[in-house]
Amino acid sequence: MNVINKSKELSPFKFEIIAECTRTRARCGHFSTPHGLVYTPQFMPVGTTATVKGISPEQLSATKAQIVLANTFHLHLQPGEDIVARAGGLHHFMGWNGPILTDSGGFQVFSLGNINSINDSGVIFQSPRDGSKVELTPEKATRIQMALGADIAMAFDQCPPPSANEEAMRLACERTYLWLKRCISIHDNKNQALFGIVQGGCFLHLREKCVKEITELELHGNAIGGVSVGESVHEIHRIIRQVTPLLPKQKPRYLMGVGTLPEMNIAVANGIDLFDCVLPTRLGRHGTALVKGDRWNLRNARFREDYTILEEGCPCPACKYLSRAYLHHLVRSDELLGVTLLSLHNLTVLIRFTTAMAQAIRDGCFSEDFAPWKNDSPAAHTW
Ligand code: PRF
Ligand code: ZN
Repeated sequence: MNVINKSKELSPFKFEIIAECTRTRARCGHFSTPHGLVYTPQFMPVGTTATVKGISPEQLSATKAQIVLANTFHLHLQPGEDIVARAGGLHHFMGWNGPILTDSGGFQVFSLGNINSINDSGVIFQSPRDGSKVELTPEKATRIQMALGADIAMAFDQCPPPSANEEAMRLACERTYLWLKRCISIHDNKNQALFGIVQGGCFLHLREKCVKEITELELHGNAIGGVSVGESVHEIHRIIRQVTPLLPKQKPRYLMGVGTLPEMNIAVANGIDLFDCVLPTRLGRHGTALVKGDRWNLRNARFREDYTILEEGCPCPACKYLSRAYLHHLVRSDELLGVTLLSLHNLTVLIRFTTAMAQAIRDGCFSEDFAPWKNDSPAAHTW
């Protein structure tokens, strides 16, 4: 018997494509993890510090969320991975028994940390918590993620700002590849998948090179990083269209930090399977609801005496029986419940949207202008 194939068979991670769109590159399927299946395309709520802000695990289940994202950077600083490990791992610690993905900290260091030094060895930065010096290296980020025990770990990458010139971007790509190989060399948890991350900014030839290098390493899945970090919407679309089809078809593809409806639509049409974004919960904290592709600020006086349901047909707790006038009142009174209800609504919208795309792919009515809430949409039955 072939031992290598045998161990592959026993891997808890398997990506199966169930249906493919005939007009676009979209596909739907599922990815198996030790904590259950993730149906794709799928939106993953962000639970940075082992909590989706303002939402309990029970409430999160009610949004139909299948997988939650947490952050190596934040959990290392507080409470520390040892505390989480002694609690029995992240699933036990946060009371979420479904799949979890941890981001490596690569992105957060560059966006939140006050960086002291960065070189091939890793990054030294000042903690935004207490100003102390902290070092993250690919080895350390991988060890922390193994201690946290998520189902999917991300490679430690360097994500330069879009203003970086070609040479700086090339060096970041080289470093990201070097770091990826070091992540792989110490990652030894068979119950945790490791995904690689493609960088390269707006430079297609760097993205192409990055894809080639990562693909050869045969990881469980591949991610596109360095998108939606300040570049124009036009550039975001171009990168999605050009880079996604280059990634191996038979592995899950994850577009990091993207979660607006039009971008998810284009990304799925080009073959992306997974998304995460702080947008739905951040908008919720600012009193904004996603409704039929628009953003409504519930603070607005037009809702003061609007006793209708926020969005008819939405299965979230806010839309079950509460009026826009009540939500307006909660937001105006700075009540915590307003944040919770709007965050639940927004998460429900994004998860419903990815689920509706999957259904439309199966039904043969998916397109690049997918708007199932419109009555005349061929995919209206999926909403
Ligand atoms: N790298 C990592 N996490 C990320 C990003 C990245 O480039 C992004 C960029 N959109 C979001 N989250 N590790
Ligand atoms: Zn709702």
